[in-house]
Amino acid sequence: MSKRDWKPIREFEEIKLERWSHIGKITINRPKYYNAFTPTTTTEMSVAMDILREDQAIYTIILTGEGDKAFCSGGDQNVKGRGGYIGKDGVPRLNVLDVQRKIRSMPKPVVAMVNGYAIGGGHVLHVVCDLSIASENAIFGQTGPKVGSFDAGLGSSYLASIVGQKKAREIWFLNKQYTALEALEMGMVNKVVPFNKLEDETVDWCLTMHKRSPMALRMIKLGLNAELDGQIGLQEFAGNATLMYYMMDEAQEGKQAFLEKRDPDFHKFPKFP
Ligand code: 2NE
Repeated sequence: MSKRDWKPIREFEEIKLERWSHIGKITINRPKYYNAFTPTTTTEMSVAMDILREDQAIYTIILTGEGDKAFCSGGDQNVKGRGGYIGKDGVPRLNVLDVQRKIRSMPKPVVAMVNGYAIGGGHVLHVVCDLSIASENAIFGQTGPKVGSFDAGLGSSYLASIVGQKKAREIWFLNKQYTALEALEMGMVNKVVPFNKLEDETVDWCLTMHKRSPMALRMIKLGLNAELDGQIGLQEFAGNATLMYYMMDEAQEGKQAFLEKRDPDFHKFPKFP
């Protein structure tokens, strides 16, 4: 039971999207299935991420699961078919990858509030979040090779950058389950707290980040991503450098000169060493 008066932003079928004090919260709302996701869940999560990205009054984002059993248990095995997870339109999809990308390129911090099992594709979701706060009952692991699946993308490579190559191979090859404390030892989560303190702690971390410079946090996130994301990481980082350049008089001068049909005078601006 939350102590905070989270206000709904929009109604969805399989997720909740709420806000409180400049925090946007996405809750996977399928507790009967341990918050396993269907194509509907992941489509809704993508829409929610877009809403929170665009909303200037949202400074940080929490991703969690409903209840005290599971953060997310990965793809819903009831709808797994040939070619992917089958949506209501009968089309197979793996659109959780879109959600992973939206978390990674979100220019605001995304915090996983891990309230129970983070398993399979659900484990990958917490891995791609910027920070993970876990309750003591949280359990972590990958099951892909046991259930006929794998995530050889961020779910493996980014995981390896966090826990190291040997541990990542152990997690994926053996499909063991790990306690919250083991996850903490591996550097896979930032903090472990009792279940009844989970939201307080996560909100606390968010409110601390709200006191920091949003542009500084944004550039640090993108820089940390760029190191691992090759040309796409560079593209994202460069896009943000362009944003900052557009805020400078030097960039305004170029546009103004074009509109006034004169040569730009770029040399009136400082050239810092
Ligand atoms: C999560 C886990 C370990 C929990 O075990 P336990 O024993 O505590 O609970 P139980 O009874 O297994 O699960 C409780 C209820 O949740 C449903 C179960 O069917 C069960 O329902 P009822 O029998 O009570 O009706 N449930 C749990 N996980 C579900 C799921 N993924 N899909 C549908 N229903 C689910 C244990 O439940 C478990 O191992 N779950 C399966 C985890 C899994 O293998 N997930 C898919 C991995 S692949 C993936 O996610 C993926 C990927 O690899 C690549 C790309 C995209 C996705």
